[in-house]
Amino acid sequence: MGQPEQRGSTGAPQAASEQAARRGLPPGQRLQRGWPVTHYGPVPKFRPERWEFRVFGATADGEKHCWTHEEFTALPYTTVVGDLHCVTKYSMLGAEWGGVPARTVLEIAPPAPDVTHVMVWAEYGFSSNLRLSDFTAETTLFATHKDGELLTAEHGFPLRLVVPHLYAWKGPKWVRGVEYMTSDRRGFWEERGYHNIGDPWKEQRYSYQEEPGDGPEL
Ligand SMILES: Nc1nc2c(c(=O)[nH]1)N[C@H]1C(S)=C(S)[C@@H](COP(=O)(O)O)O[C@H]1N2
Ligand SMILES: [Mo]
Repeated sequence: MGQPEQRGSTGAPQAASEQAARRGLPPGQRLQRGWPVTHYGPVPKFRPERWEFRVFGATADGEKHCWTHEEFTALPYTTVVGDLHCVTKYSMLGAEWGGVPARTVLEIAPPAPDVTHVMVWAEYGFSSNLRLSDFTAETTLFATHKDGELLTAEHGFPLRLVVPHLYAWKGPKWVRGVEYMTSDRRGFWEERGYHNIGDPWKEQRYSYQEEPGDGPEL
């Protein structure tokens, strides 16, 4: 499938996880040992011949851009160390994620100048909205690997988004594309009572906590 099953680690994961441990947990979170599986609905079956990654909406050239699985996984591979904070109150610290930076996607399929938000789309219509600034963060990554190993189906194989500085529902598993948007719109959980921004350090868990300007009218 165009890439090895295992990837050697390129960064310094141990130092980074120590750093995460020193920074500590966001308010109201507890440390989780192991890696539980959390999602709504069934685990999709990966069909490589039908899979494509699409960038659409307000692109700079007005065109839709598509990559096959082989093409997408051939894009430059990077690792980032980042935490996973589930809004149900457990956190996993210092994981090393490997994959394609969101910034790479923005470079190869640039957004129109008036794009302010993105909707990240996954299998079965799951979606999550992000501010462009969260999407362009250095540690926002379309991950294929965790700690050097290919993701399992339950954890989002073949591709999931990780946005370590936000609650983990902002990182769809089984991602299939990105929609560039010129105004904000709520994704799956954001429409169902979860906070539009979802910063765990500000404990932005639920939509009733939103302040004016945090999100579109409910
Ligand atoms: N497609 C999809 N992605 C999803 C979800 C989901 O319901 N569907 N749940 C999110 C939530 S709430 C969490 S905490 C993380 C959990 O990732 P994990 O199962 O790999 O730990 O996946 C996120 N990505
Ligand atoms: Mo979650």
